[in-house]
Amino acid sequence: LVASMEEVEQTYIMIKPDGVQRGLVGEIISKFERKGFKLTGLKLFQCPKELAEEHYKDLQSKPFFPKLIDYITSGPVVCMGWEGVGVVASARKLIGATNPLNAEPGTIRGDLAVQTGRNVVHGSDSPDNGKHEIALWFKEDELCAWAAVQEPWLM
Ligand code: RTP
Repeated sequence: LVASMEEVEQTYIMIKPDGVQRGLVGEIISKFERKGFKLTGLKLFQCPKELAEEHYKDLQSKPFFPKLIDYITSGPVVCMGWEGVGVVASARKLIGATNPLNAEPGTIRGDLAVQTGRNVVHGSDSPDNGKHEIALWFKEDELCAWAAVQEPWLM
């Protein structure tokens, strides 16, 4: 079955500094790859303070905002674009609840984290935010539109 262009969504997934420091990058990427989504962008990146503030601007008035900005800029993050039908909601399910203690076993946060302030990974919360966040974190030439080739890769 071929998905129509309207059904295909983009989401911005980011492995936060704790995920990089703890060596969880491969395991997290594998979850999205094995689920069947398509990687469209990938980079290891030291996020400047201004970008972290822009990304989290909706949380500006929260008491934890300064700590959140310190956390996100404390070391490199892994920025990813993922594409697929239903990828936004599906990625949020794979990631699990914001507070890792409420996240189901089997989810990334449920299996790998304990603190809300160290919850390993970010995922866009709507298709519109997915497009917006990918444009915020990537330059256009860092993204690849590619089609799966029907080749017998292993034989
Ligand atoms: P994310 O944007 O990282 O995917 O997280 P989310 O939608 O599940 O959660 P959101 O409410 O948008 O919060 C963004 C991030 O802020 C940190 N946070 N700390 N009480 C706290 O200390 C607190 N609350 C939120 C978390 O890193 C959360 O993922």
